[in-house]
Order: sequence, then C-alpha cells, then structure tokens
Amino acid sequence: MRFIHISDLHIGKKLRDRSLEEDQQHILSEILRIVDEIDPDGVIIAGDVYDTSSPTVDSVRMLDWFLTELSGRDLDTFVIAGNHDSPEKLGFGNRIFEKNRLFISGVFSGTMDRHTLVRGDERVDVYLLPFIKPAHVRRMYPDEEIDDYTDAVASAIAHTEIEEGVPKIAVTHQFIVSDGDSPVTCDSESVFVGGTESVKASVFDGFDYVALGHIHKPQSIGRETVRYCGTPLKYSLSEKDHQKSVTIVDITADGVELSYEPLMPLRDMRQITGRLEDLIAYGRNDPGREDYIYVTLTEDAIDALSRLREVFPNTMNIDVVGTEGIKGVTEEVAVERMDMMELFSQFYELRTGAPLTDSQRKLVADLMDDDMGAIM
Ligand SMILES: [Mn+2]
Repeated sequence: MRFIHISDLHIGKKLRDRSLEEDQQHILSEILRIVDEIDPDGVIIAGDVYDTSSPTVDSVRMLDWFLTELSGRDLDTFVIAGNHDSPEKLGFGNRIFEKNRLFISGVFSGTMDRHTLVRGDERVDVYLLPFIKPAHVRRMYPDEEIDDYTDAVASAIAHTEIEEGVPKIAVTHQFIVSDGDSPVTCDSESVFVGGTESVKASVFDGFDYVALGHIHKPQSIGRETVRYCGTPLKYSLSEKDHQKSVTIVDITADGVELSYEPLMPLRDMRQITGRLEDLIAYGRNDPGREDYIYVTLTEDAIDALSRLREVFPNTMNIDVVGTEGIKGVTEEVAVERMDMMELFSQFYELRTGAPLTDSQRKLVADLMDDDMGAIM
C-alpha cells in the first residue's frame, strides 16, 4: 500500500509580517498534483497543520479546501494535532468526518487511535498519536511513573491494543532521538534546545514506518523508516538550502520502501551578497526576482531597501557587512521604530561621515518642532 507523508503545513504562517497565503495555496496544490500522479491509498499529515491555535478565517478556509480536495479522491486522510494546533479545534467533527475517510486525532484519548486500511488482500494499520506532554499522560494514568517524554509516549503505546503480524505505521509529532543521534533543527521550529522534550526512537521499534512531524528539515532518525518529512515550504532563512519534499511510503508485509518527490515553491528563499549596484544590475535579469531575498551588502548604501525592492520586491532583510565587520541591520521595521531625530542624525552621519554636533542637533530639533508640528 502507498502513503504520502507530509507535516508542518503551518497554514497561516507569516514571514516577517508578510502573508504566505499564495505560497501555501500553491504548495498545497502541488501536493494535490503529486497525489493525483502517484495515486496513494492514504495521505498522512503529521501535525502542525495550522501555525497557531487560533487560526484566521482564511487559514480555516484553506485547510477546509485542502481536506475537501483530498476527500474527493479515493484515499484515506490521517491528521494529528501538533504542538502548534489546538487539539479540540482540530479534532472538531472528527467522528462525523470518518464517514468520508478523514481521520483526525486531536485530543489525546489515552491510547493511539488505530485505523485499518484494507485493499484486496493487503492490510495496513495506521496508529495516530497527537502531540502529547508527560502531564497529559499522567492525567490518564495517575498510578504510572511518567518522568519524561519517552515515558509518556511509551505509556500511550503500551495502552494501545496493537495487532501483531500486520504492517504498521505510527504517526506522531515529537522530538525523536536515537542513540545520541538528534534531528537537525532550524529557526522556524519552536523546540526546546537541550533535549528535555526528547523521545527515544526505540519506543517505536514495533512499527514498520514512523511518520514524524515537528522538525522542519526532511531527515530520518536512527533508521531510515523513522522519518521527518519536513515542512512543504522554507519557513526561515536557516532553511534556504533545504530541498523540501513529500515522502512516499510503499509498505507491504515484506517491508517499507521510501521515495521522495521534490516540492517546487511559488517563490524560493535565497540569500544574496554583494555591493548594492551589482546586486541591482544582477537582479534585473534574475528570473527569481520574486523570491524571498535576504541581502548581505558588502558596503553601506543610501536607501538600500527601497532601491533593492525595485528589482527584488520581496527583499526581506538587509545586513551590511563592511571591512570592519557587521555594521548593522537595516530593515524597514527598524526604521519605523526610529524617531525623526534619530533618522535625521543617521542620515546626516551617512552623508557627511560625521555625527551632528550639539548645536546642530539643537537647530534640527527646533526646526522639527516648528515645521513638523505644522505638517503632522
Ligand atoms: Mn512545526
């Protein structure tokens, strides 16, 4: 049987206050295109469906559209809540949706939810475990000793009725480690560094494939078949070199085979470095002008952000690195926070190479009091 494994959609996520709605709509359409191409029996969404527990109307509409599209195809869809999701909100209506082959595990029930897929002679069992903390499991089993995340997940598995002799998939959203091997993290996850939330991969030894969410870089942990499929989009600059993909899982009684289908975003995320004039000249012929661009200038320049945005409209940030090292971060947010005097004195210093003297500063302040008062 064949499954598509995706996770960490983070629907509604913004990049420095910029909506990614178009990008997310595009990448979900791409996933649907892949679904049509490879014709899976099931689609697994391993948590962090939304970016926040209070998704906007637009985000709810997008997920509604995506799940409706999936339900219109001949396949089962499995969804678990991640740490970003509200378990109750995501789990709303789940018993009703099961009639349309949509299985959502939102609120932790004390065990993993098991669903059986049968296609001809083949059978695969899918076990769903939403994101849990030790406290959630202690509440269910007060007499058990649950000291950490590994104990918590192990307890949830121990209380689940697991049928042997059937190929099994576990779907979970945790920080999985294996014999000193930890996943490579990036800047868009909210994970605790230090490993207090880590779950030993060995608790999943009984499962043929473990479909993980939580970590945003695609990677396997311990064995190839314990896998983070990663986010469908780059959600931070630290992910600029990731090749995002969906994981395709072919599972039979004989074993598991994995393959990966690359995901092509509407706009890529890139870092470019150089002098302002060179970057502008280069940008005029860059087919990826619309990409999310992080700029490192090798020398300071006046009005760099608005000039760069004429060629790269989605310039996200500018760092200036001079011979004296990193000089500072120029960014519109930073500019917005400055008052008029700060802005003018920086401008003056940039143009003349010298700061305002006290008497000049007073003169400017007086002028601003007079004229700005009239303007504003
Ligand atoms: Mn996530």
